[in-house]
Amino acid sequence: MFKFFSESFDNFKKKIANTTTALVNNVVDNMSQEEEFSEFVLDDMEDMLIGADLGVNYASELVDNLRNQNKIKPQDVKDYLKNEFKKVLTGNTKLNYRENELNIYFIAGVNGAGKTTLIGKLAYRFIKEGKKVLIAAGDTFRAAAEEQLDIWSKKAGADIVRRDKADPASVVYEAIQKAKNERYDVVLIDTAGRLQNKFNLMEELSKIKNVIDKNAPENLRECILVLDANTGQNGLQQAKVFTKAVDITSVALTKLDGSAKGAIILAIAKEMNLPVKLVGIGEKMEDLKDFDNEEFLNALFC
Ligand SMILES: Nc1nc2c(ncn2[C@@H]2O[C@H](COP(=O)(O)OP(=O)(O)O)[C@@H](O)[C@H]2O)c(=O)[nH]1
Ligand SMILES: [Mg+2]
Repeated sequence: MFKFFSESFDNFKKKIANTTTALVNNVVDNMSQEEEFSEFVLDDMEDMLIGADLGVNYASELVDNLRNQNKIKPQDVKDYLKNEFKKVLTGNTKLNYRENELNIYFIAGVNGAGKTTLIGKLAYRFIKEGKKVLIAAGDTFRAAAEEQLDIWSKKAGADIVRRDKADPASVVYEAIQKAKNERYDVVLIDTAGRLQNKFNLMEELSKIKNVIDKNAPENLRECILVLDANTGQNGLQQAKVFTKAVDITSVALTKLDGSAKGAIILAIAKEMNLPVKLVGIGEKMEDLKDFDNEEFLNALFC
């Protein structure tokens, strides 16, 4: 229990303060004056939960449970929400990693979600742990993308495979061969977030995924979908589209700092059964956190 009251917990709590206000505190404050759950009060609650980006289905489900019952009172709504959220946040949130093996991470997501930044942060973290890290610059579509990745890799101290304007699948192939020959611990694959159209993008992502499946199937640890916390419910839509093209195994939620829409973590767990494993809480190299179900709930409700 005490570990939750550490400096990092306080910091995390601060970073998600807007989500806490939107998802918990506003609802609890609104209920504090009420004796019973009237239709009017329940409608208000539903609006607030939808506004916090919990999603219409999930919000109505939570409110419907409170109708026609008299065990739970408006003053109990905080405990009620916590218990309900606990039921949804049950997935394993630890990033898969195997010691003494090559670990490949495929990173996907729309433009601006924070893929390249995440790769920089992950590279930095693995290198601090003494791992040998290779970055594959698979976003050859945007001219500035590889340049940006180069800067991150230098900052983190990672190596990079970069072939300007080349076919991304061939860049990834080269990176996998290099990683195997030179005994790297980690390969981080950056990908494009926008091409001429969505179809082309999904085609390209599955092509890259095929290269991994053919050349290093036992080394693929995670296909991480990067979502910007501020996109809220739209993130759910993105998750559905990307999951069709590649088998997404987990989500990295970026820009949680300041966002009031962190409830998307719950919506994704509930609707997609996808665990959020990493959260970005700033633009700096250190601003990456392992997501922990219990810690998140404690930060929201304490
Ligand atoms: N505040 C904040 N900004 C972030 C975070 N992650 C990424 N960004 C910013 O989001 C913008 C887009 O990031 P980038 O990694 O280039 O996205 P990409 O297009 O998916 O590769 C950049 O300005 C980053 O600094 C985060 O966790 N918090
Ligand atoms: Mg990028």
